[in-house]
Amino acid sequence: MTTVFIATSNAHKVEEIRGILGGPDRVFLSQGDAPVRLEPDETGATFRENARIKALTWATYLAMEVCNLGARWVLADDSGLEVDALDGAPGVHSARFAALDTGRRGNSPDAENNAKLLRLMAGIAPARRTARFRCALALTPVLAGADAAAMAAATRDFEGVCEGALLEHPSGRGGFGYDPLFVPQGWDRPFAELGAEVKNRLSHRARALEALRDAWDRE
Ligand code: ITT
Repeated sequence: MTTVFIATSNAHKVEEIRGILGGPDRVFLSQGDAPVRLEPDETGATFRENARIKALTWATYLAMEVCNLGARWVLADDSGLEVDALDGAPGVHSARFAALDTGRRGNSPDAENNAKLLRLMAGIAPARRTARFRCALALTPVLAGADAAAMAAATRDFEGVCEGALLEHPSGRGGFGYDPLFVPQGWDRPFAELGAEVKNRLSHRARALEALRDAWDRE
């Protein structure tokens, strides 16, 4: 039995990761199982850097004997949307896209992020509404008593991309974030309408987790 601590404050990510990676020999813990709230500063310029910041913050905490919850691995996800017509924005700022204008701290509500995106995309023709979701995963072993440098050296990175295009109006109630606007390539409806089963086969997160699972299977 392997225990994996999912280092995210986003309950939707936890649900998707459990759904995709779950199996009889894996137990998942997440922030609600820990007695503290850690809020890593996502100061990285890339998804990969931010995923590593989150994974290492939690792995360093769990590596202390009194804090360990039986977790062997920490898994962190940093992800977001890259829109071609906006030169790759919102990118690493996806969760706080609306707040960039107001200076407010923390993530913005999904509806505000979506409204800002639609405003910036107003008048852009369907053929130029291409975008992609990107997911970077950092997998860090919890090494008892080790420092952050040792665990950084042992961290593995995985990435997944899902190409698609943006609608002109939100549609659907499933998923989270930009799902009501994002239509994956080869489909004619957004993730929010396609449902969890389809999303968990096609998504950026599914692809990154597939790469992780392949690496585990090869061990
Ligand atoms: P943690 O940092 O605690 O993991 P977070 O939600 O702040 O949670 P990120 O910093 O990685 O996570 O930001 C991810 C944002 O990108 C998320 O809030 C959505 O706006 C968007 N996003 C990522 N994956 C998505 C998905 O599968 N569907 C829709 N939007 C997604």
